[in-house]
Amino acid sequence: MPFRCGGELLGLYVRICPLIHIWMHVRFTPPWIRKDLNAALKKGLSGAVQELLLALMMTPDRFDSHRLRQSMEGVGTDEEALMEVLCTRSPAQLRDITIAYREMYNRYLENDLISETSKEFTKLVLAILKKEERNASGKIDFELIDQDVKELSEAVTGKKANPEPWTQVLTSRSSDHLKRVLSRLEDLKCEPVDKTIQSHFSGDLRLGLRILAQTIQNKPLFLAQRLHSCMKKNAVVRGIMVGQSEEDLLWVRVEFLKLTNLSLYSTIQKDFKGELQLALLALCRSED
Ligand SMILES: [Ca+2]
Repeated sequence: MPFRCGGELLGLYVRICPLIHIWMHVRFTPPWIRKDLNAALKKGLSGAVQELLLALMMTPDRFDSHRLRQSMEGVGTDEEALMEVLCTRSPAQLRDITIAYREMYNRYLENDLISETSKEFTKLVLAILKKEERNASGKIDFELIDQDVKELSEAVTGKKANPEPWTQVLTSRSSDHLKRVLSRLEDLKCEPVDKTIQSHFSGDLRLGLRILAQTIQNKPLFLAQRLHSCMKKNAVVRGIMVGQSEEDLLWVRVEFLKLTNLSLYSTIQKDFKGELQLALLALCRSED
């Protein structure tokens, strides 16, 4: 086993994983410690464990940039991974990610998104990247809710659905407002929004709108479903476990248990082995 020589070192890293993470993210860590740890990880470990621990060493904006780059690099595009990162971050976080992406790869995120996607899906992706929460005052704007519900509904009543109002409304309001809008739309249409989107849109745009709506309605549930269906894909599991470890992982655990009747902790114990299992369990923190 390639990481045997670093077995003890690894045990230490696994125990201090959560600590390293908090530490890196308050950005107190002197660059020389970061450099030393990175070098030790690269030398003493390999494979999935190494990738996981290197991911933990990145700041959140750099890790998200890394995931976006991975989803676009090479042949084709991983639209689901792309949407997962973009839809689960706030406007301020998306601005930081855009800057980090430029620093890390000397490339413009917006240009890469344009060249890796097409047509209406490109418009949606760019609108999410630049999303604004124009009504974040905390007050419920009933008039605007009515207007938005009407626009979304009318856009899918004609022969050919019009994606423009969907893209515009879903990327320019606060999430509380949008939750109300989508719930009202469901009452009006007597069906889940997900079904409305599936029956009126197609291709990447359909996938994109579904993920956007799902993350607005219940972000932890969307992430729990994604974990559940991608348990065998290391990159997805690592992305969610590391990317959400500071914000929503507790809520993801709650939704995961409701969804599958098995806790995320027990699922990791069942589906992973060895040091990778230990590292993921350390990130998961506890049994539910
Ligand atoms: Ca590509």
